[in-house]
Amino acid sequence: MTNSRIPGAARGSSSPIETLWFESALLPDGWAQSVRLTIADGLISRVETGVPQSGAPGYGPAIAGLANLHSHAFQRGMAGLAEARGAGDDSFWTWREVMYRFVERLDPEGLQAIAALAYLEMLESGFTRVGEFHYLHHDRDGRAYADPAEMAARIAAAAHETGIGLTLLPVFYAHGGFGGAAPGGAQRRFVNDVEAYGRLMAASRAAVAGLPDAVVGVAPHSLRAVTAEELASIVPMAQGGPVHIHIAEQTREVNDCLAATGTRPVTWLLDHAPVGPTWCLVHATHVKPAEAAGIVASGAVVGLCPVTEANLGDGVFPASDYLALGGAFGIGSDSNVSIDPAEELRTLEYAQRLALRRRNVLAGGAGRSTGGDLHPRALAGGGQALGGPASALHPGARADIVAFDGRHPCLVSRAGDAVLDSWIFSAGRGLVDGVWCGGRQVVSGGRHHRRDAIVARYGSALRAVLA
Ligand code: NGQ
Ligand code: ZN
Repeated sequence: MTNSRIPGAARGSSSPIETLWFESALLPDGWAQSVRLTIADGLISRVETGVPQSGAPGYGPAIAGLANLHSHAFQRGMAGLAEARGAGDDSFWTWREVMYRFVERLDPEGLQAIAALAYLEMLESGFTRVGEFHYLHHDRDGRAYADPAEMAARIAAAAHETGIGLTLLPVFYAHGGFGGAAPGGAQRRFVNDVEAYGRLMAASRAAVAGLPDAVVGVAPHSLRAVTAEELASIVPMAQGGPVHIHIAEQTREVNDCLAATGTRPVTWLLDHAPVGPTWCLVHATHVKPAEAAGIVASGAVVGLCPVTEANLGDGVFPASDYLALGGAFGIGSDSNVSIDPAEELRTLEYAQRLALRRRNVLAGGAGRSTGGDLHPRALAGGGQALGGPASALHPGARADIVAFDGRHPCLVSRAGDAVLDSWIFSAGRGLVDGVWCGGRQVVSGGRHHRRDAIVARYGSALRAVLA
Protein backbone atom coordinates (compact mmCIF):
# COMPACT_ATOMS: atom_id res chain seq x y z
CA MET A 1 0.00 0.00 0.00
CA THR A 2 1.67 3.05 1.27
CA ASN A 3 5.40 2.90 1.06
CA SER A 4 5.21 1.84 -2.56
CA ARG A 5 3.75 5.29 -3.21
CA ILE A 6 6.66 7.05 -1.58
CA PRO A 7 9.71 5.31 -3.01
CA GLY A 8 13.09 6.26 -1.67
CA ALA A 9 11.69 9.00 0.50
CA ALA A 10 13.90 8.50 3.51
CA ARG A 11 16.66 11.02 3.91
CA GLY A 12 19.75 9.60 2.27
CA SER A 13 22.70 9.22 4.61
CA SER A 14 25.08 10.25 1.87
CA SER A 15 23.41 13.54 0.82
CA PRO A 16 26.07 16.02 -0.25
CA ILE A 17 27.25 18.93 1.86
CA GLU A 18 26.04 22.18 0.37
CA THR A 19 26.54 25.84 1.16
CA LEU A 20 24.05 28.64 0.51
CA TRP A 21 24.69 32.36 0.91
CA PHE A 22 22.06 34.97 1.84
CA GLU A 23 22.43 38.76 1.86
CA SER A 24 20.84 38.65 5.31
CA ALA A 25 19.12 36.06 7.50
CA LEU A 26 16.91 36.06 10.57
CA LEU A 27 18.83 33.94 13.10
CA PRO A 28 17.41 33.02 16.53
CA ASP A 29 19.09 36.08 18.06
CA GLY A 30 18.22 38.51 15.28
CA TRP A 31 19.13 39.58 11.78
CA ALA A 32 22.66 39.01 10.49
CA GLN A 33 24.28 40.17 7.25
CA SER A 34 26.07 38.07 4.61
CA VAL A 35 25.16 34.69 6.02
CA ARG A 36 26.45 31.36 4.79
CA LEU A 37 24.58 28.22 5.79
CA THR A 38 26.13 24.80 5.45
CA ILE A 39 23.65 21.97 4.97
CA ALA A 40 24.51 18.32 5.53
CA ASP A 41 22.13 15.39 5.69
CA GLY A 42 19.08 17.67 5.62
CA LEU A 43 20.20 19.70 8.61
CA ILE A 44 21.90 23.05 9.02
CA SER A 45 25.38 22.11 10.17
CA ARG A 46 27.02 25.53 10.25
CA VAL A 47 25.99 29.20 10.32
CA GLU A 48 28.57 31.86 9.43
CA THR A 49 27.87 35.58 9.37
CA GLY A 50 29.67 38.45 7.70
CA VAL A 51 31.29 36.18 5.13
CA PRO A 52 31.74 36.83 1.40
CA GLN A 53 29.59 34.93 -1.05
CA SER A 54 32.61 33.20 -2.68
CA GLY A 55 31.27 30.41 -4.89
CA ALA A 56 28.03 29.66 -3.00
CA PRO A 57 24.70 30.33 -4.71
CA GLY A 58 23.38 33.68 -3.45
CA TYR A 59 19.90 34.74 -2.34
CA GLY A 60 18.08 37.68 -0.73
CA PRO A 61 16.98 37.81 2.92
CA ALA A 62 16.24 34.42 4.49
CA ILE A 63 13.94 33.30 7.29
CA ALA A 64 13.16 29.89 8.74
CA GLY A 65 10.20 28.13 7.11
CA LEU A 66 6.94 28.29 9.04
CA ALA A 67 4.74 25.48 10.24
CA ASN A 68 1.18 25.49 8.95
CA LEU A 69 -0.36 23.90 12.02
CA HIS A 70 -3.88 23.29 10.74
CA SER A 71 -4.95 22.19 7.27
CA HIS A 72 -7.84 20.31 5.72
CA ALA A 73 -6.11 19.92 2.37
CA PHE A 74 -9.14 18.72 0.41
CA GLN A 75 -10.99 21.98 1.10
CA ARG A 76 -8.58 23.72 -1.31
CA GLY A 77 -10.71 22.24 -4.09
CA MET A 78 -13.82 24.18 -3.00
CA ALA A 79 -12.09 27.53 -2.48
CA GLY A 80 -14.38 30.21 -3.86
CA LEU A 81 -17.35 27.87 -4.26
CA ALA A 82 -19.08 28.85 -1.01
CA GLU A 83 -19.18 32.61 -1.44
CA ALA A 84 -22.69 33.01 -2.88
CA ARG A 85 -25.49 33.82 -0.47
CA GLY A 86 -28.09 31.21 0.35
CA ALA A 87 -31.78 31.59 1.23
CA GLY A 88 -31.30 32.76 4.80
CA ASP A 89 -28.34 34.20 6.69
CA ASP A 90 -25.20 32.35 5.74
CA SER A 91 -22.94 31.10 8.51
CA PHE A 92 -20.27 28.60 9.39
CA TRP A 93 -23.03 25.99 9.44
CA THR A 94 -24.29 26.73 5.91
CA TRP A 95 -20.67 26.70 4.71
CA ARG A 96 -20.33 23.28 6.33
CA GLU A 97 -23.26 21.98 4.26
CA VAL A 98 -21.46 23.06 1.07
CA MET A 99 -18.27 21.40 2.34
CA TYR A 100 -20.13 18.19 3.13
CA ARG A 101 -21.53 18.07 -0.42
CA PHE A 102 -18.00 18.43 -1.78
CA VAL A 103 -16.72 15.66 0.52
CA GLU A 104 -19.35 13.26 -0.84
CA ARG A 105 -17.65 13.27 -4.21
CA LEU A 106 -13.98 12.84 -3.35
CA ASP A 107 -12.12 9.62 -4.11
CA PRO A 108 -8.54 8.75 -3.11
CA GLU A 109 -7.04 10.05 -6.38
CA GLY A 110 -8.97 13.31 -6.03
CA LEU A 111 -7.79 13.77 -2.45
CA GLN A 112 -4.17 13.18 -3.42
CA ALA A 113 -4.32 15.57 -6.37
CA ILE A 114 -5.94 18.35 -4.33
CA ALA A 115 -3.59 17.85 -1.38
CA ALA A 116 -0.58 18.03 -3.70
CA LEU A 117 -1.74 21.41 -5.03
CA ALA A 118 -2.44 22.70 -1.51
CA TYR A 119 1.01 21.61 -0.31
CA LEU A 120 2.67 23.10 -3.38
CA GLU A 121 1.00 26.43 -2.60
CA MET A 122 2.05 26.16 1.03
CA LEU A 123 5.67 25.71 -0.04
CA GLU A 124 5.53 28.52 -2.60
CA SER A 125 4.26 30.88 0.10
CA GLY A 126 6.79 29.91 2.80
CA PHE A 127 5.30 27.08 4.84
CA THR A 128 7.68 24.13 5.14
CA ARG A 129 5.65 21.77 7.37
CA VAL A 130 1.94 21.07 7.48
CA GLY A 131 -0.27 19.66 10.21
CA GLU A 132 -2.92 17.78 8.28
CA PHE A 133 -6.04 17.43 10.43
CA HIS A 134 -7.28 14.50 8.42
CA TYR A 135 -10.81 13.15 8.87
CA LEU A 136 -11.88 11.87 5.46
CA HIS A 137 -11.21 8.21 6.22
CA HIS A 138 -13.89 6.06 4.56
CA ASP A 139 -15.34 5.33 1.14
CA ARG A 140 -18.29 7.33 -0.16
CA ASP A 141 -20.82 4.92 1.26
CA GLY A 142 -19.19 5.17 4.68
CA ARG A 143 -17.59 1.73 4.52
CA ALA A 144 -13.98 1.43 5.58
CA TYR A 145 -11.43 0.98 2.82
CA ALA A 146 -9.53 -2.33 2.89
CA ASP A 147 -6.58 -0.33 4.22
CA PRO A 148 -7.90 1.95 6.99
CA ALA A 149 -5.13 4.42 6.07
CA GLU A 150 -5.96 4.47 2.35
CA MET A 151 -6.75 8.18 2.51
CA ALA A 152 -3.95 8.95 4.99
CA ALA A 153 -1.54 7.35 2.52
CA ARG A 154 -2.79 9.79 -0.13
CA ILE A 155 -1.92 12.67 2.18
CA ALA A 156 1.52 11.12 2.73
CA ALA A 157 1.98 10.72 -1.02
CA ALA A 158 1.10 14.38 -1.62
CA ALA A 159 3.58 15.42 1.07
CA HIS A 160 6.22 13.23 -0.52
CA GLU A 161 5.60 14.54 -4.01
CA THR A 162 5.84 18.17 -2.91
CA GLY A 163 8.56 17.73 -0.28
CA ILE A 164 6.68 19.45 2.57
CA GLY A 165 7.26 18.16 6.10
CA LEU A 166 4.19 16.29 7.35
CA THR A 167 2.60 16.05 10.76
CA LEU A 168 -0.32 13.73 10.16
CA LEU A 169 -3.20 14.12 12.59
CA PRO A 170 -5.75 11.35 11.99
CA VAL A 171 -9.03 12.61 13.35
CA PHE A 172 -11.26 10.79 15.78
CA TYR A 173 -14.88 11.63 14.97
CA ALA A 174 -17.82 9.76 16.46
CA HIS A 175 -20.80 12.04 17.09
CA GLY A 176 -22.90 14.75 15.50
CA GLY A 177 -23.23 16.90 18.61
CA PHE A 178 -22.71 17.19 22.37
CA GLY A 179 -23.92 14.38 24.60
CA GLY A 180 -22.91 11.60 22.20
CA ALA A 181 -25.53 12.47 19.56
CA ALA A 182 -25.54 10.13 16.55
CA PRO A 183 -23.51 11.36 13.58
CA GLY A 184 -25.41 12.64 10.55
CA GLY A 185 -25.34 10.85 7.20
CA ALA A 186 -23.00 13.44 5.73
CA GLN A 187 -20.48 12.56 8.45
CA ARG A 188 -20.34 8.85 7.55
CA ARG A 189 -16.91 9.10 5.92
CA PHE A 190 -15.38 10.46 9.14
CA VAL A 191 -16.69 8.10 11.81
CA ASN A 192 -14.74 5.47 13.81
CA ASP A 193 -15.16 3.87 17.21
CA VAL A 194 -12.18 3.79 19.54
CA GLU A 195 -10.99 0.38 18.38
CA ALA A 196 -11.19 1.24 14.70
CA TYR A 197 -9.36 4.46 15.48
CA GLY A 198 -6.56 2.44 17.08
CA ARG A 199 -6.21 0.51 13.84
CA LEU A 200 -6.28 3.74 11.84
CA MET A 201 -3.49 5.18 14.00
CA ALA A 202 -1.31 2.09 13.50
CA ALA A 203 -1.91 2.12 9.75
CA SER A 204 -1.27 5.86 9.59
CA ARG A 205 2.08 5.42 11.30
CA ALA A 206 2.97 2.83 8.67
CA ALA A 207 1.76 5.12 5.87
CA VAL A 208 4.23 7.88 6.78
CA ALA A 209 7.12 5.60 7.72
CA GLY A 210 9.01 6.36 4.50
CA LEU A 211 8.68 10.14 4.77
CA PRO A 212 11.63 12.04 6.25
CA ASP A 213 10.85 13.61 9.62
CA ALA A 214 7.13 12.77 9.55
CA VAL A 215 5.24 13.02 12.85
CA VAL A 216 1.92 11.43 13.78
CA GLY A 217 -0.40 12.80 16.45
CA VAL A 218 -4.03 12.39 17.46
CA ALA A 219 -6.89 14.74 16.73
CA PRO A 220 -10.16 14.45 18.58
CA HIS A 221 -12.23 16.53 16.13
CA SER A 222 -14.08 18.70 18.66
CA LEU A 223 -16.05 18.40 21.87
CA ARG A 224 -19.09 18.09 19.58
CA ALA A 225 -17.77 14.89 17.99
CA VAL A 226 -16.12 13.12 20.95
CA THR A 227 -17.40 12.12 24.40
CA ALA A 228 -15.34 12.50 27.57
CA GLU A 229 -14.75 8.74 27.72
CA GLU A 230 -13.62 8.59 24.10
CA LEU A 231 -11.32 11.55 24.62
CA ALA A 232 -9.67 9.78 27.55
CA SER A 233 -9.20 6.64 25.43
CA ILE A 234 -7.65 8.25 22.39
CA VAL A 235 -5.30 10.88 23.89
CA PRO A 236 -2.75 8.21 25.02
CA MET A 237 -2.62 6.96 21.42
CA ALA A 238 -0.54 10.09 20.64
CA GLN A 239 2.32 8.31 22.45
CA GLY A 240 3.68 11.66 23.54
CA GLY A 241 3.15 13.26 20.13
CA PRO A 242 0.84 16.16 19.31
CA VAL A 243 -2.83 16.31 20.33
CA HIS A 244 -4.95 18.74 18.30
CA ILE A 245 -8.61 19.63 18.81
CA HIS A 246 -10.99 22.23 17.34
CA ILE A 247 -12.41 24.27 20.19
CA ALA A 248 -14.69 27.26 20.80
CA GLU A 249 -14.69 28.39 17.18
CA GLN A 250 -18.39 29.20 17.02
CA THR A 251 -20.72 30.84 19.53
CA ARG A 252 -23.28 28.08 18.90
CA GLU A 253 -20.68 25.54 19.93
CA VAL A 254 -20.04 27.50 23.14
CA ASN A 255 -23.77 27.65 23.88
CA ASP A 256 -24.28 23.94 23.13
CA CYS A 257 -21.38 23.09 25.42
CA LEU A 258 -22.82 25.26 28.20
CA ALA A 259 -26.20 23.55 27.77
CA ALA A 260 -24.69 20.05 27.81
CA THR A 261 -22.02 20.43 30.49
CA GLY A 262 -22.65 23.70 32.33
CA THR A 263 -19.21 24.98 31.33
CA ARG A 264 -17.64 26.66 28.33
CA PRO A 265 -15.57 24.48 25.93
CA VAL A 266 -12.08 25.66 26.87
CA THR A 267 -12.94 25.51 30.59
CA TRP A 268 -14.34 22.02 30.15
CA LEU A 269 -11.23 20.86 28.28
CA LEU A 270 -8.78 22.32 30.79
CA ASP A 271 -10.76 20.68 33.62
CA HIS A 272 -11.17 17.24 32.03
CA ALA A 273 -8.15 16.57 29.80
CA PRO A 274 -4.37 16.55 30.42
CA VAL A 275 -3.84 19.69 28.32
CA GLY A 276 -0.13 20.52 28.15
CA PRO A 277 2.66 21.61 25.82
CA THR A 278 1.98 18.87 23.24
CA TRP A 279 -1.58 20.12 22.79
CA CYS A 280 -2.87 22.49 20.14
CA LEU A 281 -6.21 24.20 20.73
CA VAL A 282 -7.36 25.09 17.23
CA HIS A 283 -9.21 28.43 16.98
CA ALA A 284 -10.07 28.97 20.70
CA THR A 285 -11.84 32.03 19.32
CA HIS A 286 -14.40 32.49 22.08
CA VAL A 287 -12.39 32.49 25.30
CA LYS A 288 -12.92 34.46 28.49
CA PRO A 289 -9.82 36.05 30.07
CA ALA A 290 -9.58 33.26 32.68
CA GLU A 291 -9.70 30.65 29.90
CA ALA A 292 -6.95 32.41 27.96
CA ALA A 293 -4.87 32.48 31.15
CA GLY A 294 -5.60 28.79 31.67
CA ILE A 295 -4.30 27.95 28.19
CA VAL A 296 -1.13 29.94 28.86
CA ALA A 297 -0.62 28.15 32.18
CA SER A 298 -1.07 24.76 30.48
CA GLY A 299 1.73 25.47 28.01
CA ALA A 300 -0.50 24.51 25.07
CA VAL A 301 -0.40 26.28 21.72
CA VAL A 302 -3.41 28.10 20.29
CA GLY A 303 -3.81 27.30 16.59
CA LEU A 304 -5.03 30.49 14.96
CA CYS A 305 -6.38 30.35 11.41
CA PRO A 306 -7.17 34.02 10.84
CA VAL A 307 -8.01 33.86 7.13
CA THR A 308 -10.43 30.96 7.53
CA GLU A 309 -11.87 32.42 10.74
CA ALA A 310 -12.60 35.63 8.81
CA ASN A 311 -13.97 33.71 5.83
CA LEU A 312 -16.30 31.64 8.04
CA GLY A 313 -17.39 34.55 10.22
CA ASP A 314 -16.16 32.87 13.38
CA GLY A 315 -15.26 35.88 15.48
CA VAL A 316 -12.04 37.46 16.72
CA PHE A 317 -9.62 35.75 19.09
CA PRO A 318 -8.41 38.12 21.87
CA ALA A 319 -4.85 37.95 20.55
CA SER A 320 -3.70 41.20 22.12
CA ASP A 321 -4.47 40.03 25.67
CA TYR A 322 -3.30 36.46 25.01
CA LEU A 323 0.05 37.49 23.58
CA ALA A 324 0.58 39.96 26.41
CA LEU A 325 0.24 36.99 28.80
CA GLY A 326 3.02 35.23 26.88
CA GLY A 327 0.68 32.71 25.24
CA ALA A 328 2.04 30.42 22.53
CA PHE A 329 0.40 30.49 19.12
CA GLY A 330 0.92 29.25 15.60
CA ILE A 331 -0.94 29.82 12.35
CA GLY A 332 -2.91 27.47 10.13
CA SER A 333 -4.48 27.77 6.70
CA ASP A 334 -7.38 25.50 7.78
CA SER A 335 -9.91 25.63 4.90
CA ASN A 336 -7.17 26.64 2.45
CA VAL A 337 -9.47 29.21 0.86
CA SER A 338 -6.24 31.18 0.45
CA ILE A 339 -2.78 29.88 1.32
CA ASP A 340 -0.12 32.31 2.54
CA PRO A 341 1.51 32.69 5.95
CA ALA A 342 1.96 36.42 5.36
CA GLU A 343 -1.78 36.78 4.82
CA GLU A 344 -2.50 34.81 8.00
CA LEU A 345 -0.26 37.07 10.09
CA ARG A 346 -1.63 40.20 8.39
CA THR A 347 -5.22 39.12 9.01
CA LEU A 348 -4.41 38.29 12.62
CA GLU A 349 -3.11 41.82 13.18
CA TYR A 350 -5.82 43.51 11.08
CA ALA A 351 -8.66 41.87 13.03
CA GLN A 352 -7.16 43.35 16.20
CA ARG A 353 -6.78 46.77 14.57
CA LEU A 354 -10.39 46.76 13.40
CA ALA A 355 -11.73 45.60 16.75
CA LEU A 356 -9.57 47.86 18.93
CA ARG A 357 -9.19 50.82 16.53
CA ARG A 358 -5.43 50.93 17.08
CA ARG A 359 -2.34 50.09 15.02
CA ASN A 360 0.60 47.73 15.61
CA VAL A 361 -1.46 45.98 18.27
CA LEU A 362 0.56 42.75 18.32
CA ALA A 363 3.98 44.38 18.35
CA GLY A 364 5.52 43.61 21.73
CA GLY A 365 6.23 47.18 22.83
CA ALA A 366 7.45 50.63 21.84
CA GLY A 367 9.88 50.56 18.94
CA ARG A 368 9.13 46.94 18.11
CA SER A 369 7.93 45.80 14.71
CA THR A 370 4.70 43.85 14.32
CA GLY A 371 6.17 41.38 11.85
CA GLY A 372 9.36 41.16 13.85
CA ASP A 373 7.38 39.99 16.86
CA LEU A 374 4.78 37.84 15.09
CA HIS A 375 7.08 35.73 12.89
CA PRO A 376 9.33 34.29 15.64
CA ARG A 377 6.35 33.53 17.87
CA ALA A 378 4.43 31.81 15.07
CA LEU A 379 7.59 29.91 14.17
CA ALA A 380 8.12 28.67 17.74
CA GLY A 381 4.45 27.94 18.46
CA GLY A 382 3.85 26.22 15.14
CA GLY A 383 6.93 24.10 15.59
CA GLN A 384 5.87 23.16 19.13
CA ALA A 385 2.39 22.21 17.94
CA LEU A 386 3.59 20.00 15.08
CA GLY A 387 6.44 18.25 16.89
CA GLY A 388 9.36 17.02 14.85
CA PRO A 389 12.71 18.68 14.38
CA ALA A 390 13.02 22.38 15.09
CA SER A 391 12.86 24.83 12.21
CA ALA A 392 15.29 27.67 12.85
CA LEU A 393 18.36 29.04 11.13
CA HIS A 394 20.60 27.40 13.69
CA PRO A 395 23.07 24.49 13.65
CA GLY A 396 21.31 21.18 14.23
CA ALA A 397 17.91 22.41 13.00
CA ARG A 398 16.20 20.94 9.96
CA ALA A 399 17.19 22.98 6.91
CA ASP A 400 13.74 24.50 6.28
CA ILE A 401 14.62 27.82 4.68
CA VAL A 402 12.66 30.53 2.87
CA ALA A 403 14.62 33.07 0.83
CA PHE A 404 12.97 36.27 -0.31
CA ASP A 405 13.65 37.97 -3.63
CA GLY A 406 16.11 40.71 -2.69
CA ARG A 407 15.33 42.56 -5.94
CA HIS A 408 11.56 42.74 -5.35
CA PRO A 409 10.24 46.35 -5.33
CA CYS A 410 8.71 45.77 -1.88
CA LEU A 411 12.21 45.29 -0.45
CA VAL A 412 13.84 48.47 -1.72
CA SER A 413 15.87 49.96 1.16
CA ARG A 414 14.35 47.48 3.65
CA ALA A 415 16.54 45.78 6.23
CA GLY A 416 15.96 43.72 9.35
CA ASP A 417 12.40 43.55 10.66
CA ALA A 418 11.24 45.94 7.92
CA VAL A 419 11.74 42.95 5.59
CA LEU A 420 9.23 40.95 7.65
CA ASP A 421 6.78 43.86 7.82
CA SER A 422 7.04 44.43 4.05
CA TRP A 423 6.46 40.71 3.43
CA ILE A 424 3.48 40.46 5.82
CA PHE A 425 1.74 43.76 5.10
CA SER A 426 2.68 44.38 1.50
CA ALA A 427 4.20 41.74 -0.74
CA GLY A 428 2.93 38.43 0.63
CA ARG A 429 3.71 35.28 -1.28
CA GLY A 430 5.05 37.22 -4.26
CA LEU A 431 8.20 37.85 -2.24
CA VAL A 432 9.13 34.19 -1.87
CA ASP A 433 12.02 33.16 -4.12
CA GLY A 434 13.65 29.91 -2.92
CA VAL A 435 12.36 27.32 -0.44
CA TRP A 436 14.28 24.37 1.04
CA CYS A 437 12.69 21.55 3.04
CA GLY A 438 15.01 19.27 4.96
CA GLY A 439 17.86 20.69 2.89
CA ARG A 440 16.24 19.94 -0.46
CA GLN A 441 15.30 22.90 -2.65
CA VAL A 442 11.67 22.54 -3.77
CA VAL A 443 10.88 26.10 -4.92
CA SER A 444 13.04 28.28 -7.21
CA GLY A 445 12.05 31.70 -8.50
CA GLY A 446 8.79 31.34 -6.54
CA ARG A 447 7.77 28.21 -8.43
CA HIS A 448 7.60 24.69 -7.11
CA HIS A 449 9.76 22.34 -9.15
CA ARG A 450 6.81 20.07 -9.93
CA ARG A 451 4.25 22.83 -10.43
CA ASP A 452 3.26 21.97 -14.00
CA ALA A 453 2.57 18.29 -13.32
CA ILE A 454 0.78 18.94 -10.02
CA VAL A 455 -1.42 21.69 -11.48
CA ALA A 456 -2.32 19.53 -14.48
CA ARG A 457 -3.26 16.56 -12.30
CA TYR A 458 -5.24 18.83 -9.97
CA GLY A 459 -7.18 20.20 -12.95
CA SER A 460 -8.28 16.84 -14.26
CA ALA A 461 -9.02 15.44 -10.81
CA LEU A 462 -11.07 18.44 -9.74
CA ARG A 463 -13.02 18.60 -13.00
CA ALA A 464 -13.98 14.97 -12.38
CA VAL A 465 -15.01 15.69 -8.79
CA LEU A 466 -17.12 18.70 -9.76
CA ALA A 467 -18.59 17.18 -12.94
C1 NGQ B 1 -13.71 20.90 9.63
N1 NGQ B 1 -13.67 23.30 9.88
O1 NGQ B 1 -13.56 19.89 10.31
O2 NGQ B 1 -13.34 20.97 8.45
C2 NGQ B 1 -14.35 22.09 10.28
C3 NGQ B 1 -15.78 22.16 9.90
C4 NGQ B 1 -16.95 21.09 11.83
C5 NGQ B 1 -13.62 24.31 10.73
N2 NGQ B 1 -14.08 24.16 11.92
C6 NGQ B 1 -16.58 21.02 10.38
N3 NGQ B 1 -13.09 25.47 10.37
O3 NGQ B 1 -16.31 21.80 12.60
O4 NGQ B 1 -17.91 20.44 12.20
ZN1 ZN C 1 -10.24 22.69 11.11
